Amino acid sequence: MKTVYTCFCTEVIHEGHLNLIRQAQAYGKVIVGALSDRALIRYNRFPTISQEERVRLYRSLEGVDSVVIQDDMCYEDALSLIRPDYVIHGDNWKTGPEAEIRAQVIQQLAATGGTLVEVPYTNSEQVRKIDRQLREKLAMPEYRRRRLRQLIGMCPVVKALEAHSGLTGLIAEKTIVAQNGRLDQFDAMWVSSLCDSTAKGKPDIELVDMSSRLRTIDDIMEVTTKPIILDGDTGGLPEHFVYNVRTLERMGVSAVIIEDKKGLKKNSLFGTQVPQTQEDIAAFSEKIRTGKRAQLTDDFMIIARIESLILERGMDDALTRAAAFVDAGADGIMIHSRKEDPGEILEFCGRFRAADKSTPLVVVPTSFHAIREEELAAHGVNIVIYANQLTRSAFPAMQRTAEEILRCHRAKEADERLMPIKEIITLIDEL
Ligand code: SPV
Ligand code: MG
Repeated sequence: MKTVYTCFCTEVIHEGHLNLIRQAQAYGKVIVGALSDRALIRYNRFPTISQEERVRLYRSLEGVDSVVIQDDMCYEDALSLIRPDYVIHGDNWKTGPEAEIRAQVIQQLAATGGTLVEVPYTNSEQVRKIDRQLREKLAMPEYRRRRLRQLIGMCPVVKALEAHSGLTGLIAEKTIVAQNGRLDQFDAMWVSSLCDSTAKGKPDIELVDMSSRLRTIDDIMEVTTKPIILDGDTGGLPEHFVYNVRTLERMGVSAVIIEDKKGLKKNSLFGTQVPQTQEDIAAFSEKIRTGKRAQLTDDFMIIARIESLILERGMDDALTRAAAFVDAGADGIMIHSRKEDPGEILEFCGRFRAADKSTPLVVVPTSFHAIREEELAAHGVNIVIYANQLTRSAFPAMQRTAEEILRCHRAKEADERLMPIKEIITLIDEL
């Protein structure tokens, strides 16, 4: 008997899936690939039920002969192993990022004598509603909040992109790159104090108050589902920090990172060019302890950011602080540097990991931007934050457009390199 292979990434079965199975049965014995958790998160289908539950769900469907785990969005390994006579898929993958995967499937089937069968995608009101519901579930605070810890457990490295508005949030949420038969995307968002302040035309000195920062977070949350890491600056007074921890937790923010500075905070990339004072270890440890006591869920993370390398206080000081802050209850350590050479970051990670195998490590490779994520991960880094690149790309582009309109006394010249309105509105979801 011939075999037919199809791959599912859903956790709710709707008429579209049932139709696909019915059609597949006409070709032979139906094998369903259940996309693994690891593979699902590379395609923004973050699971809210376990891999085992999904397998059980698919197995229970009439017409399904067997279920296997497919551990990659790319079908290569699954097809090599199963060597099906047919692969069946909805025709919706002909365009968009999945087209790359489709092309790879066609190529592989050609080599093994298999055939691709494509059925019209079921685009009914019910299917659209289920898709929307699945997405909305992920936007709920309880799901979003815990997603960062889940990702740290699942990914070799969690990649966060800066967001400071609904629009930049959408870019972090939706940007997908297909490359070598694989899809990639960001895992989380970083609400940077620098970019949030810059978007408001203000300096990064804790001038933009928490109410305004929360408003930015809410704008982002309204249109996205990915977890949010807040740049909490110094965390402010401990007496205020406890209230903010509660608020962030309730909203569904996954983590706040607070830095060990006191007095007037300036941006770290100024380093020692401006006066900045590091908080002493005992006082900062107490702030962490106070924050952890206020926290109500096990999901939320308070991450301590160490500024010793920024302020040239030395590696030993950075390591002493890291150990003390973990002792005080910090759920992670962020180590920052403004050197182009990643040497001091890698030395810190190596020495920190020698003593502490499990506390998550966070880095922000703005100055040391040449190092790749996998090398950082090999040194024990868990979260890489791209902290300001969206703002730094948008600002000069907007400035250039403004200058061009002034120079030409019309918009035609600038318009030629602008995104068409039609395209920009496709970014925005309509209910
Ligand atoms: C931010 O993005 O606001 C940060 C990172 O705190 S840095 O600008 O490098 O200090
Ligand atoms: Mg900041």
